[in-house]
Amino acid sequence: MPERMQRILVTGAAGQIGSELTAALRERYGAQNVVAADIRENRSAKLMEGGPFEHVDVTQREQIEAAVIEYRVDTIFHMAAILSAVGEEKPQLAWRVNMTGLLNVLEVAREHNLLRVFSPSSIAVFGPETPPDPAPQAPPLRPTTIYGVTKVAGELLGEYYVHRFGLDVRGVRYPGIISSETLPGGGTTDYAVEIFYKALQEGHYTCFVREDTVLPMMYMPDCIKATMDLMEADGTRLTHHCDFNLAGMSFSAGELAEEIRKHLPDFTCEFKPDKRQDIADSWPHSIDDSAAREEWDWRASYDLRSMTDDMISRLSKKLERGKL
Ligand code: AKB
Repeated sequence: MPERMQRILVTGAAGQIGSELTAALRERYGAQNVVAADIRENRSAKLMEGGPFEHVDVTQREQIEAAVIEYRVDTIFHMAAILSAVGEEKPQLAWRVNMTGLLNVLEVAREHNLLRVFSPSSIAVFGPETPPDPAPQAPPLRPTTIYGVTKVAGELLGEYYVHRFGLDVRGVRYPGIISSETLPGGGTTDYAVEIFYKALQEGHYTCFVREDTVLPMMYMPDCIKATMDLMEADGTRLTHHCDFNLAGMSFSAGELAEEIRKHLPDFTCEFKPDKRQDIADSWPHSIDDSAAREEWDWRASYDLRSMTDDMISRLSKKLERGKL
């Protein structure tokens, strides 16, 4: 069995994945042993009251180091990142946050002999030349977005720290993540979350990709499970480290609208592609995740129907409580 993580720092803890990952880690490892860190002001009461919180800007290495020392952290889940759509608006910022931030995390982890680091990657590592159905584990990686470029470089940097310094760095290529707790921000796959909120609140959604756009997606419970399973996996079974393909489900934007209509028959959706369509068109439709299945027994649980049922049920309850 791998050595157990004891004290954990989560960067980007107020974000879409970070907020639910922090809650799940606090549940498993004890609230006081999981430090939430973020630069954002819009933090939920649950995040702030559920355990320790530190203001950390990942581009400032000393802020990461101070949290690691103060809480005797042995593991970092480094979730802070600029995503694809905002990255195209602000490429220099994307490089600074995604690359300087990751280098700072890896350096602090190396210098303080941390046990393990989680460094997420994304389907954005793939580009228009990748076979799209499914994207293999190891095709040539030639992304056309700055976000994708930082994710390819991040995977390689993580692997370098594994082989050069013996640091245990692990990561998966997340597909678009669908969730009901915290809205995503600045990604191309955000439409697959926004559509649920708008369907319930307004009965109508204007989708920013074409109806026939198919992308790989995953429901949050599977995302959290994958993240924790990989970090708890027996390292001696891993031949990959920072670049595991991860598949959940694949559907077109039109199919998603249709599935929602089964619950909300009056829901209408129009499709007005904007600049994000080009990003979506450069990504694959589905993912071959056999390496993750073989090396740490990964299996997704949710498909389009079960995810939609659960999203509608959770968001309807939030709407009733006036919390949507
Ligand atoms: C994005 O759309 O930028 C992200 C991702 C797929 O990494 N959700």
